[in-house]
Parts: sequence; C-alpha cells; structure tokens
Amino acid sequence: MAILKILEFPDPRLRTVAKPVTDVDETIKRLVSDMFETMKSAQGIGLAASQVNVHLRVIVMNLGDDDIGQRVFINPEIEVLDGSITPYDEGCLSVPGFYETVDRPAHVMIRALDGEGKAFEEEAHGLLAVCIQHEIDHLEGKLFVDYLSPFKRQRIRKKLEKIHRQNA
Ligand code: QAP
Ligand code: CO
Repeated sequence: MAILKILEFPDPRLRTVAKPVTDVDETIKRLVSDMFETMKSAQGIGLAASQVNVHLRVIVMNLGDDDIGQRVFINPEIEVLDGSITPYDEGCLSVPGFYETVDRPAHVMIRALDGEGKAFEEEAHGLLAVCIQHEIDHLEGKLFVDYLSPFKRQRIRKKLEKIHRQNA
C-alpha cells in the first residue's frame, strides 16, 4: 500500500480526460487500495484516480464512518432521474481549504463496475448522488470550482498558488 500525491488546483494535469478501464486486474486493484489509503490519510470522502495523476476511470468513496462505507466505482455512468436539483456545500481534496455551494441533480441512477469488475447499478440521492457527480467530473477534467463565478474561482486559484509557492 502507498499514499499517493494528490494534485491540487490549478495543476493542469487535473484537466486530463480519463480513459475507461479495460480489465479490473491486479494493477487496478492495487490502484484502488492505494487510493483508499490516500483518501483516508487526507480525511476525504471521495477520490478520483485523476487526482492522483492516474488518468483511468476509477473512483473510491467512503461516506460512512468506517470500512463499511467503502465504495469503488469503475467506468461509472449516471442517468439523471428527474428534474430536482440540490445545493450542497462541496469541498475537494484537490482544492484544500475551500468549500462552496454547487447545485446538481438530486436523484441519479449510477451504473458502474465494482472492485471485482462486476457490473452493478444503484439509485442515488443525497450525498452519494452529489459525490458521484463531483467525482465523475474529475474523470472529465472538471472541478467544482468550474461551477463558481470567475471571480470566486480566481480568488481560490490565487490563494492556492500562494500556498504552493510558500511550500516550494
Ligand atoms: C468530494 O471531497 C465531495 O478542503 C469529496 O481541507 C465533497 O473528500 C463531494 C477535504 C463534498 C460532495 C460533497 C477537503 C479534506 C475533503 C478539504 C472531499 C480539506 C480536507 C474533500
Ligand atoms: Co474533488
């Protein structure tokens, strides 16, 4: 197991579109396990492979307090089930220290492969619905800050760039 480095906004590598996984083999299982360890150490609830600079369609999530809530989504797709929209105060391990409200469809059907490569589908509301959309955005090279006004996005970018300069 290994803790991987999480890319931070505005790193251009976060804009890469991830490729589908063709085979859930040992390499993917190791990636999933490293992503769980990385997410846990960073105290996150969701992590997309794009955030650790692996441009494959893999997401891990832990919406519970412990290992019971651990979820894997490989090659995920969503279908919006109705017109309801929910606002949620989102954060992101790639945008540390910033939280902003984003509106998204409240009710979706998720279709994906699990950690063993088996297809499943699941209807989602609430935090799961929000989180899967946030994470699928990462696989498309999109970040929650892209939903904010250019003014807010630039303010966040400048603050993070300053922190990155200080850490360099
Ligand atoms: C995505 O985000 C998400 O700023 C997962 O200092 C979040 O795990 C989807 C985190 C909310 C929907 C709603 C953020 C940890 C974790 C920070 C995360 C921070 C430390 C964010
Ligand atoms: Co994120």
